[in-house]
Amino acid sequence: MINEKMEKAFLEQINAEMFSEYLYLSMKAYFANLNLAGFVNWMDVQVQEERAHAMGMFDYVLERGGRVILEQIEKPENNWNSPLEVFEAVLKHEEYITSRINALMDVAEETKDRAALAFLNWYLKEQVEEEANVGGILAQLKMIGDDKNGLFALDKELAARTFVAPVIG
Ligand code: OFO
Repeated sequence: MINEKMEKAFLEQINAEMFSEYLYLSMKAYFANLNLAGFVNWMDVQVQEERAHAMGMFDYVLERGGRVILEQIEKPENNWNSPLEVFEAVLKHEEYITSRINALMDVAEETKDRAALAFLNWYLKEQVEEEANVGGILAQLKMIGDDKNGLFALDKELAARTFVAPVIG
C-alpha cells in the first residue's frame, strides 16, 4: 500500500502532467494558426506523451492501493511571439518538470518507498531525453533566426515525429 505522503506527491504530479498536456495542446493551436504542420505534429505527439505520463502515475497509484482524486487543471499560456519563444517556454517547462520528478524521488527516499523510487527512474530518464530533444530544436531555431526557408525545413523534419506508446515503469 502506498503511504499518504507519496500518494499526495503522485497526485500533484498527475496534475502537473495533465497541465503539460494542456500546455502543449495550447502550443499546438498556436502552430496551427501559423500553418506550420510539422510543428503541429510535434506538439500533437508531445500531447499524447504527456497523457501517457499522467496515466502511468494514475495507474501506478491505483495499483499500489491508493486513491486518485483529480484536481482542476491550470489555464495554459496561449500567446507567444515566435516559434523560438515557444520552444524556450517548452525547455523551461521541461526543466521545471525534471525538478518536480527529483522532488518526488526525494519523497520516495524519505518514506523509504523503494518501489516508487524504481518506478520514478523511468520518468527521470524520460526527462533527460525530453530536455535533450527540446534543446536540439531550440538550438536549430536559434540558428535559423529570421530565415523562412530554414523554418520550413525544420517544419518538414518535425512532421516525421510519431507517437510510440511508452512502456512505463
Ligand atoms: Fe514532458 O514530460 Fe511529462 O511532463
